[in-house]
Amino acid sequence: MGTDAAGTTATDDTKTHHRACPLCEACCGLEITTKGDKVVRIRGDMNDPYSKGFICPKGSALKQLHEDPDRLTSPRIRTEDGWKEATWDEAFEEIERRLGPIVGQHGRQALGTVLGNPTVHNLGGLLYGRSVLNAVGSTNIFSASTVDQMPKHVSAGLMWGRPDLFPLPDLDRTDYLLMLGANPYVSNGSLLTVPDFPGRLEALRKRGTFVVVDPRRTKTAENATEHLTIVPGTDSYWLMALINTLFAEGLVDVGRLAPHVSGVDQVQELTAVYTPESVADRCGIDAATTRRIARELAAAPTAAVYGRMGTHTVEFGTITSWATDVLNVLTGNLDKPGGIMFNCAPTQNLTPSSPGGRGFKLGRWTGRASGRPEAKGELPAATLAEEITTPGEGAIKALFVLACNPVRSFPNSNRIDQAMQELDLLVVVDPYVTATARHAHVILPPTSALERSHYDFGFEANMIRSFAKYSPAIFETDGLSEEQILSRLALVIQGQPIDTDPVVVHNMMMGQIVDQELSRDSSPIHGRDKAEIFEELAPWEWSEQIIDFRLRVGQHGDGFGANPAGLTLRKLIDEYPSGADFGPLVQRFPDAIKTVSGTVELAPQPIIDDLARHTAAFEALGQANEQLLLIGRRQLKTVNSWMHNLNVLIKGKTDCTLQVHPDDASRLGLIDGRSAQVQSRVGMVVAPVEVTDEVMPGVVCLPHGWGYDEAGIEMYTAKTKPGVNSNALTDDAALDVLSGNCALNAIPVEVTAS
Ligand SMILES: Nc1nc2c(c(=O)[nH]1)N[C@H]1C(S)=C(S)[C@@H](COP(=O)(O)OP(=O)(O)OC[C@H]3O[C@@H](n4cnc5c(=O)[nH]c(N)nc54)[C@H](O)[C@@H]3O)O[C@H]1N2
Ligand SMILES: Nc1nc2c(c(=O)[nH]1)N[C@H]1C(S)=C(S)[C@@H](COP(=O)(O)OP(=O)(O)OC[C@H]3O[C@@H](n4cnc5c(=O)[nH]c(N)nc54)[C@H](O)[C@@H]3O)O[C@H]1N2
Ligand code: SF4
Ligand SMILES: [Mo]
Repeated sequence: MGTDAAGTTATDDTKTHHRACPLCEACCGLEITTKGDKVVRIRGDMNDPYSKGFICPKGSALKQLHEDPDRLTSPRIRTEDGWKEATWDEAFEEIERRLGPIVGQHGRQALGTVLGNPTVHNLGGLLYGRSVLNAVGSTNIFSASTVDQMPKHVSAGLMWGRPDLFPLPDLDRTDYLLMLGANPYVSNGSLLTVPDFPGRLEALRKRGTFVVVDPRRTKTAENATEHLTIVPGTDSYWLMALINTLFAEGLVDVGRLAPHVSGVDQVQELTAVYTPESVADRCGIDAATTRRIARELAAAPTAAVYGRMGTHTVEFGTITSWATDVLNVLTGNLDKPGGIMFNCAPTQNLTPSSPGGRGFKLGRWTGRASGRPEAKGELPAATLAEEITTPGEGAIKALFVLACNPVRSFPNSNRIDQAMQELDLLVVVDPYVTATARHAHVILPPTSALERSHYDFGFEANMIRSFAKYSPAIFETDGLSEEQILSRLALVIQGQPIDTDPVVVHNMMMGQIVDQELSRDSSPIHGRDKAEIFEELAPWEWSEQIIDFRLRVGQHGDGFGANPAGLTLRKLIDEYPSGADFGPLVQRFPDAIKTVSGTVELAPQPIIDDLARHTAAFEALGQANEQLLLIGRRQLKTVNSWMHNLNVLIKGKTDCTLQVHPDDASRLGLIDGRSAQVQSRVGMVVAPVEVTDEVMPGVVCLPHGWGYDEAGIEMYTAKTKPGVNSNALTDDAALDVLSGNCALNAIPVEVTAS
């Protein structure tokens, strides 16, 4: 028995490896046993100080994912006679061949990039996707962020000047959690990386209170202290009524941060019309309950209000996100242990600073087709199709899709499906021939998750502990890793010769990262010789070099000699194979506030402007909702538009059903197990009906990501239970104007028996 690199213990050819699961934001520690080139067992890593052995059914399915025969291992090229398996050189040559004339004729603005959710879960995508964006060089940048959390970026940007500084409920220490539009018993958390979210909620319920606001009685709602159903799309009104109550009852107490908060009086005016009585019928929550919740929030020693998907993917996503954090501020819970806090990850080393900065700007440019403003450098995903199909200068002719399946994940996806077929070049980086990839001219499949190393740069800032963990690759491969694919792709897009060594892309990026750090006054390596730093990084290559560098200049790092006992990648691997925990969240305000005023802005102008639209919608809504509203439903055993191809996960009862409340079912003549036709403004699907009082009356619920029956999709296990694509129904015209985020919930639909 011996120990080799990465804390891997070995008996003959049986080895135990420790790594983080890359499938969702929880980043659970896994213990993976292999024998030769086979995975023997995957279980939760009891020694991981953050996840403590927690695992969900997807984590152990990494074995089946790795072994899936439908997963591509070599590139595909479209020819006149159909698909051809190609070498990597052939694939990049084909991209070069098609791209040249497009750039020659239309310029770089005719190129576009789409980044999908798994980009954040794989280090290659996260670090080297940027080089593809830079090479493309157009403003046609789209990502899953505008079908997801862009409202949170925008409200954080407007309120504290930091669009990437997400407010985190201090889950392990809070006394009171008000959670809206999130279902962590299934999703395991979002914009909040907390492995074993359910276990932590159970602990909270024992010591305090946890209230769930959701139109559906989810597993999370079932386990809560209290569940309030709410009419989809109306959370903003209800949150405003809570704020209104705090003012009306003299319960506002900003606390420690009071000198650093502006706009309190304006908020009082802005919320004046939203009394608990005025919102009651529209939201479906009576005034007495609203007042009680406001009082409970104010009275709790510590409290946190947390809203996610269900509150962000609606037409007033940014206002909802803003109102959530206004409540956190007005109850004195912002940046307070047990309230809402911000992380300081091990790879960070904060520059001492005083509050104030450049702030956050929206709409620096607009989309060409319908003039939608950018947010955080991105155009709305909902405008992808129109940016391809609207003729004229700047129309997208070549699209690079990295780890994304817009034909299933973006709203009005049938329109995107059509638009994809108009492209002169579609390059998809994906391990599967998905609904999107089937339209590609070239598919570039990355290596499997077990064949690459990992570090969660994408989620460390969302953790409620300061935590470092390195995951070594488990298997060797002759496939191309994502970092190599994206670097080669960047070079081809730049117009570099096909045989250029992709390491130049890495070296250039590394040079910039090091330069930036050397010039930072408070850096432990400030003023040092660059060559000397590179020499110390020489044992590592590619992503590992970046990880080592960031750990060493980070707050616990060895500072390249300044603090010899400090952290390095080598030390993390040798001494902390299951991860290193550096403690709970710490207070970061007021220093971290980077608005122009240097204060937390409770009434930023763009929000005030959008509140006019909000009030108009509130009045138009009238006293009650007549129309059936469609909401989504995440499922434990699948991830968005993939993972349906693994029999271990989809076997048993098919869950792609339209949930309908018994009252609505009898009114509409719908029968459990039979089909219903669901019609929205943009599309129609036929789905099996599940009559259940899990959903509130007036609401129907369909999961997303399904729909494998169409020709060309090569996921043959998924095809045995194809399900229907809910994004045939979601409306690309229903947008949160401020953030460009689409509405995926509260979609008006008509349902008839079929
Ligand atoms: N109706 C409705 N639509 C939704 C949602 C909803 O709740 N309701 N949720 C939205 C949300 S929150 C999100 S984030 C988006 C997600 O939507 P997408 O961004 O499309 O992400 P996924 O469907 O998770 O995966 C996209 C593709 O990545 C591929 N992939 C997996 N691992 C890797 C990898 O390591 N490298 C590469 N290159 N590819 C990989 C998968 O095979 C899959 O085809 O969907 C959104 N769409
Ligand atoms: N198993 C699994 N885990 C996942 C994913 C997955 O696909 N599968 N996807 C990952 C991704 S990309 C993300 S972004 C996260 C998302 O994780 P969460 O934010 O927890 O999102 P959901 O599970 O979609 O839960 C959203 C909840 O909002 C409710 N809802 C819908 N409309 C409204 C509304 O108007 N108001 C209120 N208050 N509630 C509403 C829905 O009923 C649902 O229960 O999950 C991640 N984890
Ligand atoms: S909860 Fe998420 S990170 Fe944890 S094992 Fe499941 S899929 Fe992996
Ligand atoms: Mo997401």
